[in-house]
Amino acid sequence: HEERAAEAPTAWAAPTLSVSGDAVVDMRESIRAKLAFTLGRTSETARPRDWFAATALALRERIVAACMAAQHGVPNKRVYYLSLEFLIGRLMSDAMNNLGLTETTRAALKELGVDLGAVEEAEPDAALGNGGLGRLAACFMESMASIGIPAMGYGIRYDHGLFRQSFEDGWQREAPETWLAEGNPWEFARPEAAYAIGFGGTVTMSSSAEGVIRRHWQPAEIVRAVAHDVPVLGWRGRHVNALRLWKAEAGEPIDLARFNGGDHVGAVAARMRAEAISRVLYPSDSSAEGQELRLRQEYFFTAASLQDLLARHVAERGDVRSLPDHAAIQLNDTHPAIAVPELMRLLIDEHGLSWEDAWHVTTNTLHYTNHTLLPEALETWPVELMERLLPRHMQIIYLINWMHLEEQSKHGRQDAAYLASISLIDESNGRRVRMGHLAFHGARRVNGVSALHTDLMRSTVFSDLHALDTDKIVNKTNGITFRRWFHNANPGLTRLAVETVGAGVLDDPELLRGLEAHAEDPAFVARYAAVRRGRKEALAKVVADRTGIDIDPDALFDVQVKRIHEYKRQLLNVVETVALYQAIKAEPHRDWTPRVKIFAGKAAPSYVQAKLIIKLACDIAKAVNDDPEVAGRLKVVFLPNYSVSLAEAIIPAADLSEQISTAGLEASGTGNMKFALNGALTVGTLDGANIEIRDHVGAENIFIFGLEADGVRARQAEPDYAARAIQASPRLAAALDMIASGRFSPEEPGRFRPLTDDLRRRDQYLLTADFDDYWRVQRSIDAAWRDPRGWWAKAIRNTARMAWFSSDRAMREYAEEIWRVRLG
Ligand code: GL9
Repeated sequence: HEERAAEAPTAWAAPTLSVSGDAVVDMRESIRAKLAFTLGRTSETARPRDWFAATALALRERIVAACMAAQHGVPNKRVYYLSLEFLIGRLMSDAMNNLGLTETTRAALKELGVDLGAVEEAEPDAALGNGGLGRLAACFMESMASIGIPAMGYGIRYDHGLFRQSFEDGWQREAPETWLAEGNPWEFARPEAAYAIGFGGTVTMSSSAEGVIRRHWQPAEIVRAVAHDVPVLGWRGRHVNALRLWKAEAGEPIDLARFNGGDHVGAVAARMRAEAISRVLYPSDSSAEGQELRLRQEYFFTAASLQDLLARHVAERGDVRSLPDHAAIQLNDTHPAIAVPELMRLLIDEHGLSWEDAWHVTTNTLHYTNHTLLPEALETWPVELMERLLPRHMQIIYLINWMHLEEQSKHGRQDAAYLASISLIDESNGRRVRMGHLAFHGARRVNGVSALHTDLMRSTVFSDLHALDTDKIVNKTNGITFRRWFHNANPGLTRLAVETVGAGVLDDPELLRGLEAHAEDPAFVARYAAVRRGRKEALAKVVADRTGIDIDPDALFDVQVKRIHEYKRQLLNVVETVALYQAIKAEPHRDWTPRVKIFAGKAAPSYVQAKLIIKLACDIAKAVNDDPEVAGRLKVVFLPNYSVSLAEAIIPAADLSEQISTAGLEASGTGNMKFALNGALTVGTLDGANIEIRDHVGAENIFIFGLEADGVRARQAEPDYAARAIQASPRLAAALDMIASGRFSPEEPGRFRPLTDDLRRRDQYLLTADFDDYWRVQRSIDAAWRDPRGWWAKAIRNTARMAWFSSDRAMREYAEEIWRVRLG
């Protein structure tokens, strides 16, 4: 590994890159061969997409070689990360950089007359996730491979990832995403790794001669789960793990009897029903879906993953009883919570363990991460649906629950309200299985994703369960992989860091600290600012290409990019934009700080209010951008089709990062970390990981405003709080009046009344309560921007102090405190 390690940093270590000629020739010939013999293309007819596939195949070969070189036999313990979402984005620059082959590949392609940048742009994003939760899983996979945790990710190979978003007259339109249309050069299909997954049917009982009672589930329907592996390569190619994604196939491809009987469509109905499971990612953001297909997806991938890992364990160790010693399973949110009864079922019904032994194995192997406390996001499934789809699992859940409640009764805790609060079945609204409670009870450790969120888990949703075992809930603040969000997304800043503090920073982000000494050094500041300037010019080009709007790279780029959700309060930013617009028009000759407000993000297709907020932002953008009176001071942009690759272009170009959720509602946030690392200053509430970001970068280098979580709860209890706040703030009242008057929607004056009426009547997310303080802090940001030396010193201190937010740190904490697994 030493040789590879020495080669790897070339991408950043030196401004003049020394690339070995042999390696370039090898790579060039390898790409040429893939193009000709695997893809059947000539270089004359090859499109960028073909060059991408050829280059990816050439790189994949080297990943496999690294993998084989890194084989150290059977690891003592593996981590299994079960997640319904992996928002991995593009893989090519990740692969090239982690192999240290970026410059080699660039040179090889150049000899073939092809530009690497164009090839990179031809790679479709693997958008197998909605937002932060899925992106976190992708960062964790990369970090585990980088720090040497033997791990496997398990998920679904969706044919269609998150929908493509476009705007039609400012309204969001959704179109299917088709990342697999031309195949996926990164994956290995493993038709031999396939499992039968049952649904429905009945459960029968038998008893042996010794009187042992056994249950037998006879499913009515069998679906096959077929493995497809994507290699996950760590930094410097030291370790390679796999992401195993399951594709759903029919047990029988066709019902020949029906076909021969003339029912040609009916003959493939079962196949369609089976394949629907891995057809499309649900586009729900922080809200439970509640549909049968969703439950089928959850059970499908969980059951396949558990069968797969048990088979591996038995092959390697012989006995399922030692599973906790050799496997740690992490449930990413409650989506795989059915793992609790499924593992019990496999251990008892298939492997013959006693209930007690099976419960011991289960509760020492499973761990659960909670990602949100929003009530609408906590999954519950109707008992009736579960009994129909998973009858054996429902029996097991009843028995787990009975023992759980009995245990408390024995200790004298018999009051009905208490037992109802800890029960796995919610009886308040029909009978429903609480998946959060199920995951909690079946797990050895349960974690939140920021300090505040973990505290709120203990004091609110899980307080009674927490009291039963106060060691169970632990905090694991989220992190991001610096390879993607710093090295690859911002090579200029990375090169500057390497030249300033040494190449060691590529391996140890704590060395970024060394930048602090340069925060006020004019030569360094000039270089840091030049990198930002370059990225702002590049983003301005993207904005012009995609929206036709010209933005000035000299202006403050004020960015809010994330899923559109009321609790994230894009509307607060939009209303402040209107207030600023009014203020500029009232005093056009004042020395306003030029700003570009940049938004991007998708709304769940059924989320009416969120889509109306997008439309409002777009309508305001049109009015503001067309108004000569504010030209040069204010522009508003809504970039369509936000994605991982668009984030990689936006984040390094941001001056200001908007993290303005209602305190207590954003579990962590991870975009906040990406911006701060790249030197954007944060304007934010004391919510989620913003609190820890403030603690690290220093209160003088972040702009904090608004109510804190306990203040939010207190305010929500006050009668008419919204109406009173609006009455007390003429500026807010005027902005809301302008929106409500139809000024931005003259063709339909009442269009935005649902938004303004809701703010006046209810305002669940306390936009009105925080508005004045938000306005105040934004004007202090204007003033800070007019002092460039002060601004850049703050920005540099942000970059210098963000090392702790590396997902390598997060993964080391999980490894030590949750999984008890050694790093390879
Ligand atoms: C989320 C939280 O809302 C975020 O605050 C958190 O950073 C991430 C990762 O822990 O998880 N939970 C959740 O359901 N989503 C999150 O982003 N939603 C999506 O992923 C769309």
